[in-house]
Formats: sequence, structure tokens, C-alpha cells
Amino acid sequence: MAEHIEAVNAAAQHHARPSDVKDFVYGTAGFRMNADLLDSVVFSVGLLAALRSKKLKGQTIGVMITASHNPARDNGVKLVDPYGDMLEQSWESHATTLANTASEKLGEAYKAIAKELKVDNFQPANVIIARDTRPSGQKLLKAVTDALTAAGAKYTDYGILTTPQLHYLTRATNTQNDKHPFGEVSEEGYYKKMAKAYKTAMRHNKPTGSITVDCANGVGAIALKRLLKYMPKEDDEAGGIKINIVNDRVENSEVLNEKCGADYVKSNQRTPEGFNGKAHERWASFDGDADRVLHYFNEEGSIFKLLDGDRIASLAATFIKELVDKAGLGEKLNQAVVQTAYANGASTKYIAQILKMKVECTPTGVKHLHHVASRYDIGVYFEANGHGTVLFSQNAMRAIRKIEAQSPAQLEALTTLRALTDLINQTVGDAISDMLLVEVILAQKEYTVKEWLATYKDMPNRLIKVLVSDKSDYRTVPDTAERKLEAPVGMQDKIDALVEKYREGRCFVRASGTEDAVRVYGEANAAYDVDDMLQKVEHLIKTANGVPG
Ligand code: NG1
Ligand code: ZN
Repeated sequence: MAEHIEAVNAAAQHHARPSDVKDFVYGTAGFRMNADLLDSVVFSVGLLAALRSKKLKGQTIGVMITASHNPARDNGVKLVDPYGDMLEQSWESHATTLANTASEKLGEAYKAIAKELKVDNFQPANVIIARDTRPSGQKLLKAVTDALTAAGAKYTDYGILTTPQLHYLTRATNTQNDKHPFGEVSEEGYYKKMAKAYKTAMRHNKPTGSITVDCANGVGAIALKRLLKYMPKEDDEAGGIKINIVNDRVENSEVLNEKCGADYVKSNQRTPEGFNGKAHERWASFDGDADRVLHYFNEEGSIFKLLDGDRIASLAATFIKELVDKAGLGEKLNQAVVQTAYANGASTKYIAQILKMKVECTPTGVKHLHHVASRYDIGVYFEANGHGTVLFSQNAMRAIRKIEAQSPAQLEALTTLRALTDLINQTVGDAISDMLLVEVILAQKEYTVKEWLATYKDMPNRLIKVLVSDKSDYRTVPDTAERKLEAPVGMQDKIDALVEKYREGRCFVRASGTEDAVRVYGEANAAYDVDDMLQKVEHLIKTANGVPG
């Protein structure tokens, strides 16, 4: 241990923490900020990755350097646990502690955490690293590897990959000696697994028309192009697919997420730069690290229609439920759809009342959704903004693998279901995997985007941001999935009194976890009611904040 402390202190000098910065916090998406401030933070995350791996007896931990949909000047870092899910929540505070420790004290802090968590320093440590296309990633990589070397960890740098690819590799590495390995431990293995599953799921079908993917000028463009080599070609009978790629200028970091990508499309409710779609053509947008996807199209007259995460959730839930029933597993496997309060009320109603499926609502942030989804045999989870996946429990995987088909129809359903468990990246939301899942479902159901949109009608809605002097003044009541405020005192009563005036009105206020603002979401039966309601709630917040608005 002593040698590591000295090595950590010596290496930390080259990654000194700036003294004039606010405290860093490991939030919903790890650490994320202007890349110039991140060097010491990333170094400290490298130390924690080593500790986490040692604590887990040398199981491999992933480190992803990305700032997702943020502008190119930002960067960030997050840790991936051995099975490809996000860092266990109880460790987030240790990440925060290390990131806020002065560089000369890091060795001691490292030792203190090791002691507190009973980490055996003689255990091996293994870490894998990847980064998105941001130019700052190269320098930050050095901060991680210096930390890992000082802590005596072995590491593999996988270079530039999407976030879900690193999650895949983390799980593949840790399961390679299991009875059912997750997949080959290589980037190529990821493409092979996905393309093979796609081909099986599409063995009798082929998508109608093409899909055009806006890759946000980010890493998704690289991965998607590489995947295409393994996919059926346009003219192939089974699964022949035409994927057009736009916004793939990865060599020019300035344009990353600029006027394009999932976040731009969702926030602005409009098509991205480079859109040249004809009416009813299928489009999708990835975000900067390709863990989110949204679909959309234009109706005649350039009327924009968004098919967001709620739509993917309901489409996937419908299709999987039908397959599970046909496969004869309907009685054996419990299923649920997990959403946040930002899900459109119409989607929740559709899933609960038409599909008759259980719907759960969790606080914002995929870790919460993932956690709840994992309690079910089949848990479909999506945030409205397009981040999500489907989880199959061990029990479900066993049942799906083992059951013997009693009829050709049952065998067909089982074959597709088995393929889906491979096509879906069960570690984390994956834009490429989710996009292909949608292609499979639309093709099998013979749906165009129009029919997909017609499954239910969205409630008019709006999401706004309000700047306040201190967002921590806004606290939600525990166990309400952030739908009720307990502070500022009295604010919720005022909101309730306002909202009840609108037909089917719903509105909630919470502090953003990623920005210095509070978010206000509202929906109601009519668009003008939504606007009126949000204006009043915004006024309420501004007045409470001492700034009449
Ligand atoms: P915050 O800033 O806490 O609302 C946003 C998104 C989340 C999630 C995180 C990033 C909304 C309303 N919020 O969180 O869904 O994507 O960023 O992990 O879209
Ligand atoms: Zn992302």
C-alpha cells in the first residue's frame, strides 16, 4: 500500500487540482464540465476505478470519457461496473470525495477509502477505457492511465468507441469464462453479435424504404459505418437494409452536437441540419456518444412528428409482450415498462390501459430506471429523451433458452425472442441497438412511421428551464418520483391550485441534475392551456426567487 500512496502522490503532481474551482460532484452522468477543468478529476476517477476493481477481486471496470450531447468544449468521465451497468450508487460519494481532494493529499485519501471499504490492496485491478471523438479525450486518457499505473492496475485502452460499446466490452470481459458469455471481447465482437441477431430477427422480413441516421457528428458515425460491413445489404432478401448516414463529420470537433443530434431534435422539436427527408421518410438521431436515439419524420407540408423514447418503449413493450405470449411464456415471466415523470401521459395511459402492462415511474436518470427494470423478468425502460433499453432477468433468459416449442408458430416466436435478447444491448441504452430493434419491429408489424405514430396521440406538452439563484432550494418529496416539491415550502400547494384549472393538466418542478436550473414540465388537453399553465408556474418560481417575472 505504501508504495502505491507514494506513486499516487507523485503522479498526482502532474494532474493537479485547480484551487479556484467549485466542488465537483459525481452526478447522474458521472463528472461533466469544461474539459480544461477535468484533468485532476479524471485522474481521481482512475484511482477509484482501480479501487473498485480490487474490491471486486480484479473484475474489470470500465472508464468512459465522454460528455455525450454537451458542446465539444466539454468533456466528462463515468465508471462502468463489471456487468456493464453504471457505478454502484454507494460509490458515487467516494468519487466525489477523491475529485475534491487536493492533489498532495490524494495518496492519503486513496488509502482512507481503501480502508473504509475494506479493499485488499494485494488484489489485482483491471480496467478498460474508451473515449468519444472529443479532442480533449486524448489528454484525459493520459490522466486515467497515469492514475491506473500509480495504483498498480492493468488496463486496456480501446480508443474511440460509443458509450454502449464500452459497456458491452466490460460485460463481455467479465463473462468470457461463463457458461453464456455476453459476447466476444472485441469491438468486432460487438458488431458481429448485433448483426447476427438482426439477421435472425429479420429472417423473413426486410425494412420498407430506408432509414437515415443523424449521428450528431459524433462517434456513432464511426461505429455505425463499421457495423454496416456486417449487416445484410440493401438487396438481400432477408433483412436487406439501407442505412443513410448524415452528420458524420467526426474530424471537425467544432460541429459535434451542433444543430444536430438527439438532444437538439428533442429540445427544439425540429429536424437537424442536413435533413432532406421527403414526407414520411424514416429518420433517427443519435446523441454525441450514441447512447440515445430518437425517431422522427415530416408529414406533408414539413410538419415535424417526433417518435421519442416513450414511443420506442411502447412499441418494444407491445412487440415483446406479443412474442412472449406466442412463445408460451406469458404466464411465467412478469413484465413492466419503466418511465420517468417526463413520459408523455398518453404513453403511460396507452401502456397501462391498452397494453394492460404494469408501468413504474422513477426519478430522472437512467440508473434509477435500470434499477427498477431489473426487478422484473422483462423490464422495458426508456426516458422520453430516447435513452433506454430492455432488460431480461436470469430467470427470463433461462426460460427463453430452455423452453421447447410445441408448434411452428411457437418456434418462430421463440427464435425472434432469442434474437432480440442479443440484438438489445442489455447493459445500457444503445442508439445503434435500439435503432435496429425499431427496424425489426416496424418490419415485422408492417408499420410505417405513420402507423407507429397512430398507436396513440401525445398530450400537448412543454418542458422549460427556469434560472434560479440556488437550485438546491428545490427539493422533491422522497418516493414521489420527483413529482411533488417539499421545498420551497408552500410552492407545491400553489402549483396544485394552478394546475387543477386545466383539463387533464399535469405539471411538476424539479432541480436539474445536470444544469444550473430548475425544470418545469407541463401537459394538458390543449396546447394553449399548456403554455398558459407553464407561464404561470414560471412566474410563481421567479416571484419566489425574488425576481418578478
Ligand atoms: P436533468 O438535467 O437532471 O433533468 C437530464 C435529462 C435526463 C438525463 C440526464 C443525463 C431531461 C428532462 N433530463 O437530466 O433525462 O438524460 O440529463 O443523464 O431530459
Ligand atoms: Zn449520451
